[in-house]
Amino acid sequence: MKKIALITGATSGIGEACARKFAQGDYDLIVTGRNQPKLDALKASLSEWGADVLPLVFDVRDRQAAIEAVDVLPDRWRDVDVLINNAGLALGLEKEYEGRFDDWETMIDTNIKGLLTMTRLIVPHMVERNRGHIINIGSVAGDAAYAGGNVYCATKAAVKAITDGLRIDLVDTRIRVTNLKPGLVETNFSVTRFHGNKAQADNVYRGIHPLTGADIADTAFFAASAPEHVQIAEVLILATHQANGTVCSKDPDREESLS
Ligand code: NDP
Ligand code: 8X3
Repeated sequence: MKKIALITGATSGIGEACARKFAQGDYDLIVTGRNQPKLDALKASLSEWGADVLPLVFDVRDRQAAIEAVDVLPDRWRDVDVLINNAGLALGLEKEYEGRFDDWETMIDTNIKGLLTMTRLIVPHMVERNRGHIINIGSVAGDAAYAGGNVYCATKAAVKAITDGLRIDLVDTRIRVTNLKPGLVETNFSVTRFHGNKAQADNVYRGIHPLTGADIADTAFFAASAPEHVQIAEVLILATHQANGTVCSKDPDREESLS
């Protein structure tokens, strides 16, 4: 029987790359997201690696929908080996005293409460089997606030505390808990942050040779594939020309030099 990975926010970026990596790595997959056609297309493309794929359509902010989706999981899909809590977003870069209330709520409800909901629903089954791995997608943004990052950074600092707390709660089990903290990854992330402004989003990654979703997926798979006695507790993954959440070296001629 193949192992099962459940990935939230699998319709784009890091989540989609994780789906591809784990499918190639001989996992069957539960892929969740809000966009049914994208999940269906992902399922079709993952069949190339022989992965059995179950798409689940729900918004992680909708706790009742998440409960119902997990409640009706067919028996064959109940034993999740790897939970990747990836669904998340940043909205805006306004100063805290000028921020939009709606944006704050969306980030907190998705990045913190959505992640907690999925953890609460899936981890009890892991505890019953004394087996499993939770990989939370945190961020370098959780290490220290940057200008305009205020609430987003706070949500990723919360992911760190929640991940560390879960690791403590599971210390007498064989279940492993990982916080993956990427730096600049070129995905749809900045397009979402800037409310669809693609030019503004592209500018974030210009001259830095950013990470890709596949780079993060490789690390997630590495953590999941480590020998059972090895727990990769936390990984900070930065682009070579990024030193931390605020210090980057940008050179317009660089893109080609590193590719
Ligand atoms: P993308 O925007 O490409 O992907 C985000 C994914 O999360 C999408 O599939 C999106 O679905 C999903 N999602 C967002 N909100 C919800 C929701 N309420 N319910 C279900 N799914 C939702 O960005 P990334 O791949 O970059 O982001 C993935 C994670 O990585 C996030 O947690 C982000 O904070 C984190 N991260 C990203 C970094 C980066 O530089 N890109 C760096 C560090 C961390 P939909 O298409 O429906 O919106
Ligand atoms: C995403 C990385 O630096 O844009 O968490 O916040 S950053």
